[in-house]
Amino acid sequence: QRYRSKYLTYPEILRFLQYVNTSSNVNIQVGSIGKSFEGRDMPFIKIQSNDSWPGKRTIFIDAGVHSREWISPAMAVEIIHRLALNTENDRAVNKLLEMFDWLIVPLVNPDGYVQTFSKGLEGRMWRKNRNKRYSTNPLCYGVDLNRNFGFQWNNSPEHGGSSNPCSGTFSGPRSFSEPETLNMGRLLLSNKDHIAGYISFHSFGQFFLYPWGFSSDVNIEDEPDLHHVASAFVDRMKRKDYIYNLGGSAKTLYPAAGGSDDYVRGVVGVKYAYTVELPPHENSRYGFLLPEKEVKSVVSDTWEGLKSFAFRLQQHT
Ligand code: 0X9
Ligand code: ZN
Repeated sequence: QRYRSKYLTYPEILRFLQYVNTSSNVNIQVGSIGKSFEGRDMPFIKIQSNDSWPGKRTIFIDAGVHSREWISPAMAVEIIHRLALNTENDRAVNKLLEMFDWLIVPLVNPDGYVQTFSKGLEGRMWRKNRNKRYSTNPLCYGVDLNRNFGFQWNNSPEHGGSSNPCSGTFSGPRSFSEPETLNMGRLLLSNKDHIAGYISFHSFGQFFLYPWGFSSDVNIEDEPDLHHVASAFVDRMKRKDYIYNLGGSAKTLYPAAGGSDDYVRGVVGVKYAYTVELPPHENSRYGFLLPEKEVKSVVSDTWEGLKSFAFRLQQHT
């Protein structure tokens, strides 16, 4: 309970995962997918029904790619709590675990996240990782991890990344230059044959986005299918008074190459790959600074949308 209504620190997230590991009635595997630039573990959790089997289809979820988007790891914590502990006695949970294994990386950018809990200019609003190799100026540390994945990296006239280390969207010297993206890429590839759906949680704006992000000139195959599965979430959220914008990433938001969603679709080969921009709404004055008192309602409302998404995905894969 205490884990779900506030923004957790990095150590609190690790403690939460250990707690889940020892208290869950279902099959749990907790571990690290590797180390961040500063040497922190990047935790993962796999949640499976007790009668699961190797190679069962998986929903892969990640969060916390951009460190200032605090509602994103909070959403991952909610999902883990719901699936592994089910303290609300949600009758859908058994079905969700029957349908899919769930592989969740709740904090892709632990170094940046720790940074956002520090004071000063480069504190709360830090977005990138904390790589110090590309600049000696602390204001210019870090690579935008969502510009660093290896698909169409830096490869369009409007790729939405920067080659300037001081930029918030610095894409790095080459794709997968960063330990965090490399660890994610490896994990994704090693699960490639059974990932049925992928969602990367970000904030803010209330967008449900599918590829391609790298260019607005390239249409995606199967767009109607991607749209249809996502609309299960969007329609459900509308009934809860959250208006989401659904569409191709580059056209609906802006072009940006090197994102995790494009990599999952383009290289890992997962058809249903998405990025979700959680609340607040794009017109909200809060932006990334969603007040802590909103956390509980936002994540539990969004859980309803995620359930609808999973059931719809099951019908279409
Ligand atoms: O710019 C981003 O990386 C994401 N928006 S955010 O405000 N959270 O930074 C959108 C990424 C969408 N996906 C791709 N462009 N591939
Ligand atoms: Zn983001």
